[in-house]
Amino acid sequence: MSQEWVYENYNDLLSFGYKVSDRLFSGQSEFQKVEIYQTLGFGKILLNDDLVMLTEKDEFVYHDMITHVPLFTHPNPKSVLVIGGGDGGTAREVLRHKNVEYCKMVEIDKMVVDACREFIPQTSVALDDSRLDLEIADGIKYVRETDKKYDVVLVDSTDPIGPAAPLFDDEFYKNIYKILNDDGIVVSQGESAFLFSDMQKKLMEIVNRQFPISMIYNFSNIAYPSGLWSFTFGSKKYHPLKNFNPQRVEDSSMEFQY
Ligand code: AG3
Repeated sequence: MSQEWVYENYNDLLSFGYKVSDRLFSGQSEFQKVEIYQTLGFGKILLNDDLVMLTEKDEFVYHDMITHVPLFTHPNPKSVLVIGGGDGGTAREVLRHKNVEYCKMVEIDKMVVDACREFIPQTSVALDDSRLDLEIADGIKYVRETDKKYDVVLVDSTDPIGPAAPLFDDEFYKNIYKILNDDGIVVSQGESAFLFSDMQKKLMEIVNRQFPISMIYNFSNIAYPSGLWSFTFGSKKYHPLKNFNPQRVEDSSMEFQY
């Protein structure tokens, strides 16, 4: 492949392009189109249904923020559930926490996991960790049926079009509430206030209906539409500012890029 541009289109009004040198993987799963490209400026990039899921250059922003905010708000998270996150980046960050004894990951699309294992070791590196229990299954069904309880649930999904659409739903969050311990926290990929405020608002309202403490936190990166993106935070007990203990971060000796 000679050098070409690969674009993500936003609402068909705007697009963001990557100069690429190679298409490393392309497949159509039962759920979506999965592609991995080698870019000139952003390392490798993963796209699902033409939406950029990650770039090697800035994935640290999203993965730091989805993981460490809830895992340091909760005083002692031992069990964590990741819904989605097939690239492995969220699990990688969760497993850096020494107090986490068990991390369950439920990803619907095996093709994403396999392609990332082969081509994006930067994020898939922790998928064979002994504390990780990876299951290829439907997260909606899992939260409805499991008897396990979790301290933290992380919903690492794509946009609510295609396979992730049912994740933006009251029923799903009722079930998450049910499988969280009494001091549990959920954090979900929360869309962009600039370009997708309707989806952001919808998700915030859903989380707000289920959880006594609910809020949005923003971050900026390069790859997601408009560069301003968010997570939705729902908690039964702990408040991310009032109950945050900076000493725990200090004591962990962990380092963060964002
Ligand atoms: N999850 C996808 C974030 C949303 C991206 N949306 C977009 N490009 N339109 C990221 C997966 C990383 N583990």
